[in-house]
Amino acid sequence: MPTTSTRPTEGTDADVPILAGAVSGFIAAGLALGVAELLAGFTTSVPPIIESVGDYVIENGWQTLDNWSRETFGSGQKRALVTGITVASLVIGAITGVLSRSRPIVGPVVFTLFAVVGGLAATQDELANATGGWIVSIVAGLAGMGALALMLRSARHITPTSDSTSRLSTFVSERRRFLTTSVAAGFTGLFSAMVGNSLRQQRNIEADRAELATQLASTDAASPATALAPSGSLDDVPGISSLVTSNDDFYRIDTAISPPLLDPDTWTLSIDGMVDDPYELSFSDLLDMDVVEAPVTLSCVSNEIGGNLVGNAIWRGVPLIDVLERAGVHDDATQIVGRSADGWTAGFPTAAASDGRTALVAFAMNGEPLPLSHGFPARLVVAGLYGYVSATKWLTEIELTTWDDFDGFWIPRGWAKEGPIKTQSRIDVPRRGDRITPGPTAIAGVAWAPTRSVGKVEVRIDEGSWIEASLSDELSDESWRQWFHEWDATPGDHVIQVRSTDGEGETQTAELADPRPDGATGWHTVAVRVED
Ligand SMILES: Nc1nc2c(c(=O)[nH]1)N[C@H]1C(S)=C(S)[C@@H](COP(=O)(O)O)O[C@H]1N2
Ligand SMILES: [Mo]
Repeated sequence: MPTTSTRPTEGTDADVPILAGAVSGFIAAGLALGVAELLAGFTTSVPPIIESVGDYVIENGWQTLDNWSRETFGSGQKRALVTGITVASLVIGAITGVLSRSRPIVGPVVFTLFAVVGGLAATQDELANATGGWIVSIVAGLAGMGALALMLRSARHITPTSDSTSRLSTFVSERRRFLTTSVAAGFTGLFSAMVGNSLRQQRNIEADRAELATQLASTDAASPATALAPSGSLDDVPGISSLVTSNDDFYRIDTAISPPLLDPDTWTLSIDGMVDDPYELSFSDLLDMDVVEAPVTLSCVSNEIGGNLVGNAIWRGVPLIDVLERAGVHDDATQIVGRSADGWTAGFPTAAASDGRTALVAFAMNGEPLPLSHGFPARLVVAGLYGYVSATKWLTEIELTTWDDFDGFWIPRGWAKEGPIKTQSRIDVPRRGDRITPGPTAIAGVAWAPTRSVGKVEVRIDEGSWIEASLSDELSDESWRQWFHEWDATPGDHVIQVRSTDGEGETQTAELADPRPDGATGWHTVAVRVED
């Protein structure tokens, strides 16, 4: 750095202005807490230091404070205590920073104490792993100590000692240095705390999910669909998509950077807009309603021909119509809008809730509580509509409005307002580039036309005549079907194509269309080479 030459002779921490000292200590303490939170976020056995300290305060004798705070803060007691301890730590940090200017030993002493208090608190916490607690506390204490030393050092020259221009420029660059160091340390602390916190919250929600899973398993609401799934499938064909897509394999599409973390105990769903009696449902209210289960194929409008943004799951939930009827929907309400905890929206015609198709406020997928990434604790599933107009995940509000009064998230972004799923078929095997030897070869895949059912799937080789493929059982007219054709492969280059015809006799069009604005069309085509 060229500024070295203009930097004044080494100062000491005693030259640090009092405010800069306080800021340094404040940020260093924040960084220590943030690091502790981050490290605790990565393990199940180490709660964040502050919580251990809080638990210690609550449990061990500090009865006066405990009783006082219990009365003052009620059930928010622990949160208030955690906030209090955080604020106290930051204030102690600031004082430490100020004192460190004249007595350099204060910083190390205070941060060592910080580590000791954290470690001891973890030792007292029956749920915590003591060794882990000590390691986290010590690392956090060291981080705070180091950050304080660094920031004080960077603040040594921020007071101009003479008014010469070189002094002034030094002053400016030194101030910048202090600023940069503080901001960097501050953000590291904040970011660590946020990441740690969200990791922990995610674990809490996963714990809620696990609890719900046992509950679902025991209530075992009539689940004929689950029992139906494996029989009559073509799951044995190597490489074919399974008749029911597992939760892990189910495609995920959303605008969320990370899934909203919703606690089912506090989650509510409000039904409002053009209704007689707007109301709110809690999660347990929802579970108490009449529950149904149905296999429904969901597809993303962005799915390319042959793409894998489509899946078939068995959804369990409460019929949307039941949820709506309790509110009394106005006759002139023509659109149902689902709103997600993260603000995302999708809207579809009110008729879809009552025309006989499956339309659910769903809370389980293939017998499990919805995975976080698929909308836990509840989402909409409407058969026959692309996800972008219907399948709101992390559902928190259902609003009744008119068709013209509201556009869902993707509509102003160039996608069609109506989103019926188009009839499609896909070749799963063979894949482009697969090594194929002459002789009997499985050509297989899936076809879907939800709500219209799949009537027929045909395959052709090298633009020959169409051959009807054999089909798996039909789980429902809203579910995809697997198809299979045994091909006697001959050496050379070949082109395989598939098309399906829905239950109403309509064959999918060959005409190629892009996904935008209302879904891709065309026949999936795979080129293969057969060689000895
Ligand atoms: N909250 C929310 N819900 C959403 C979306 C979203 O971005 N946010 N995307 C939708 C789209 S475009 C699709 S295709 C489906 C996908 O559902 P999945 O991720 O469970 O497969 O969710 C829909 N629900
Ligand atoms: Mo989508």
